[in-house]
Amino acid sequence: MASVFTPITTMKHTNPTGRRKFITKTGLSSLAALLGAEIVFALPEGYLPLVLENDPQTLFGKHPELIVRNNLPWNVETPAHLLDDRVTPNEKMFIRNNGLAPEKIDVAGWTLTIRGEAVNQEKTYTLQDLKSKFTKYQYQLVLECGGNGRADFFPPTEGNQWEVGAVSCAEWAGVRLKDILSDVGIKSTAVYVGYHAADLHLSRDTNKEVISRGVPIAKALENETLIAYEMNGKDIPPAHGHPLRLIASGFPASVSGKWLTGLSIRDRIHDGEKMAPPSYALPCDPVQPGSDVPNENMCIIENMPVKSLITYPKSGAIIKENSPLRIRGHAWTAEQRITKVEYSIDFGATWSTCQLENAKNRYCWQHFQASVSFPRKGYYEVWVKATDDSGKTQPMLTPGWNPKGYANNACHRIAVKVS
Ligand SMILES: Nc1nc2c(c(=O)[nH]1)N[C@H]1C(S)=C(S)[C@@H](COP(=O)(O)O)O[C@H]1N2
Ligand SMILES: [Mo]
Repeated sequence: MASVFTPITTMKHTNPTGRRKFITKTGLSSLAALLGAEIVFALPEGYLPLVLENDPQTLFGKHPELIVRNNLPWNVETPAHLLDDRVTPNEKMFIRNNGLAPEKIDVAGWTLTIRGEAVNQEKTYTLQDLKSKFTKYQYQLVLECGGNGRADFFPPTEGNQWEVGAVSCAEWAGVRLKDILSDVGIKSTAVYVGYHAADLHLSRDTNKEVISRGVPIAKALENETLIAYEMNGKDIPPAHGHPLRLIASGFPASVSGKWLTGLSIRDRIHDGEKMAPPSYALPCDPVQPGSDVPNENMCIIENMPVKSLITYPKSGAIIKENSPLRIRGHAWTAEQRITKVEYSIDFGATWSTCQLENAKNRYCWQHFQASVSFPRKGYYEVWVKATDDSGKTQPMLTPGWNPKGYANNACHRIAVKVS
């Protein structure tokens, strides 16, 4: 690939945005000199100099090309071409916080308490208990925000305007939730598992939970539902839930509670913060775009739809005539597996098959690639579409408008010029 061009800005999916300038360590100390005070991480309540707020690189060690969607709370997106790794590294993993991450983590004193109407008796585990008393399992698991793709809904919906990069697929290791549940002993009345976490509400009111969602019991009992204490072979990074996190892939990532301190085994649908519609819910029956939908007509999102992403090349590639372009990316589903990935260079008029690899495990994304030949010089869009074993596939247009802008699984596309 010789060079790149800038795809037109109306192509939201492929528009490179968020080129931000990040301040360096030197920048920090000269800022400190400017303010006449030493800048420490524990900044005064409710006040952060803007330059610091806009620096997830310093705070979380993120790649400088990640896009800050919001800084209070932190919401940071990964551009598609930075999701090219088979296993997403920490520096390229999106962040979605609803509140303030816990400031001090006491690893030695950290506990997980299991309680609720449907538990035989309350039980508390230390981190050491979890690591020593249970078998450790490791899976590579997709985490996709329910609002990924929100930026494409019209009329626009409120919330972080995620394009396509609120998704990751890291290796998670820890205890199976089902092993913990069988150790604790749950009643036959158990229908839901809710989580409780240590992050702080934006109001700094310690009586308010930031988010307390969860999963139906059948999801909780799946092999791949983990109480994780490791990510990519190391302690979970601070932004992603250190030291303990629930991981239930296939559902919106909001069910995968970070900084996990407790679980409630419920005899009803969990009623924690952001569990009830309109949060993480879709109209039960399709609605006209822009409609007001009463909460009682909304259904909680469970499985996320089938989806795929082109991670190479970056949109805007310029290639030479008569030289095929190798594209690659990943596809994922909440069903058993992706069975087919296709590409089109004629806006969906015709499709060709990509080579598709098997998944490492269920809920891991599957890699695809293809060698794409272009008939003549000019401008092209390469579109990709995945199909899963249930026969579900992706629409080319943004599907099913909904009031909160969830579950957009429209095909991803990149712009290419052949010269
Ligand atoms: N405790 C806690 N867990 C949380 C959240 C949060 O704000 N607090 N955000 C949820 C949402 S909406 C998403 S999309 C994922 C994001 O995970 P990540 O930040 O590790 O990428 O975490 C989920 N778990
Ligand atoms: Mo999310």
